[in-house]
Amino acid sequence: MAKVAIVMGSDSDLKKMEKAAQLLEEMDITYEMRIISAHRTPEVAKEFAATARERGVQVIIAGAGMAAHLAGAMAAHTHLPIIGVPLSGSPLAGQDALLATVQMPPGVPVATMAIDGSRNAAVFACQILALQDKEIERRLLEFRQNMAAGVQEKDKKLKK
Ligand code: RP5
Repeated sequence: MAKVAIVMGSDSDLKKMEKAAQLLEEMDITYEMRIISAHRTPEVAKEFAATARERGVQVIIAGAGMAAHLAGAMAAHTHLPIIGVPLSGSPLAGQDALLATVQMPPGVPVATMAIDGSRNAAVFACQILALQDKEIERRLLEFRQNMAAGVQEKDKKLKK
């Protein structure tokens, strides 16, 4: 059963959104990945979000570019936490997707990451899951320790 759902508006988003999947694999967290468009397949988007909770999904990561309404459409149809990833690639370099994703009306939030920040979306999903799952919390703390060790290692090399 997938704990996290990763959805994206198009197959052209895949390369950017794969970073979220990679992080979840590193953390050994089950996920499902779908291409669903808020504009091109709105009924699928609605059904997917509305049934996610009963399928066992706990967090949805939604990435889209241009007039990026996918994360907002997910949020409209479920009370699960939605993490939005605005994607670059448009003539406006993702600024359009950033504003479309982040500017949600009061009461229907989308936790919006940086442009192309899909890896952070997965880290944030882990942080949510870790609140209720000791093993995920352990892996998350280990992940952070490794990250800190990596920086210290670079610092050491620089000092030499
Ligand atoms: C958005 O439009 C997608 O998320 C994608 O970033 C962008 C372009 O989609 P394609 O025309 O490449 O399918 O809905």
